[in-house]
Amino acid sequence: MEPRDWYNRLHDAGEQGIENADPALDGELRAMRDAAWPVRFDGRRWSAVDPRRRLHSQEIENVLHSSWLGRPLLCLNEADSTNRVAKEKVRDGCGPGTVVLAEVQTAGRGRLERQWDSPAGVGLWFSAVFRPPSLQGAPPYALLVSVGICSAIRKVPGVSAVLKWPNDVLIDGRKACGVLLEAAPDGRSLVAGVGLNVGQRKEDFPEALRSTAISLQMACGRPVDRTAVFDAVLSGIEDQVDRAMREGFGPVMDEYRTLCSTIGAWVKVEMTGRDVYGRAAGVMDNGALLLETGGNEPQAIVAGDITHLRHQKGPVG
Ligand code: BT5
Repeated sequence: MEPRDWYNRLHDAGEQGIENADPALDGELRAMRDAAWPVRFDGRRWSAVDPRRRLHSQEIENVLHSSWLGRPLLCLNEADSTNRVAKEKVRDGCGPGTVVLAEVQTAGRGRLERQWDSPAGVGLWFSAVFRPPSLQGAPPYALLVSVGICSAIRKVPGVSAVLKWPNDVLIDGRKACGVLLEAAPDGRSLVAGVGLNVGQRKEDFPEALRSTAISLQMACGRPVDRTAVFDAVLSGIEDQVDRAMREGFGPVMDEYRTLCSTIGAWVKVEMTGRDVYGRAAGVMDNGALLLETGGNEPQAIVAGDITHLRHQKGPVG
């Protein structure tokens, strides 16, 4: 039977689930759980779980593989913005590795105070506290977090995620995840806020986002377990931070460049007051985008919003 058939069978079996699965079936169900199907084993029986049911801190802690990220984990029913709560926790003395996760955000934010749609039951809205050795080298942290997320979700079958500069995760050209990096009030910590769409159907997004946003469920055409994805994403981010601490940002940025769909694309960069068109030639180790605009030297863009263009446009060539 296919995973989908097993899932339907578990679903139909309700709370009874499947007891005493033979080793072959047990192996198949474990593989499904590893691929983030919403299935659980309680030591005796396998059952399907509702992918929209509330996230539980104990359940998450039972499966968490990370060694320092998400320790401690603060799992809230509701927050205005997990970035705001995390910054407050830093002010109250919480250490690096602390993660604040909320089932729903009432005032989720993107960059430049834009809104982030964060309803209950369908997403992972969380903020992680980091304390880099120095804030001087901090800018690539948002890129590092996006590499960790992108590589983690690419392991879910059917999810062909890529990065869009600076730190969006796209699937099929649509945004699945955004990262908001902010300095914390202690002057030495960073708060990285992550919004990852997991369980939305197209009609769950507000009208304005329907053609630009996507969820993991939409990408792979089946329910996805938020707890499993959260575990994978935290480990993915932790791996990248550990690697950067051991080897510097170089190797992480090499991985960034292999995942980044912006490199080689024709783009429009929205700068304050004017738009610049060009071809994205690369991303530097400090996170800046190199843009060929027709002049002699490529221009290094440190921050900005970009649009991938289908065709060359503007002043180049
Ligand atoms: C981002 O900003 O992409 C960063 C988003 C960070 C959200 C997390 S959630 C946890 C933490 N707490 C917070 O308050 N924030 C962080 P930006 O690049 O500015 O993109 C914002 C734009 O993305 C909006 O203007 C919308 O067009 C679009 N958008 C809003 N909600 C979306 C969603 N759920 N999925 C896809 N696109 C969305």
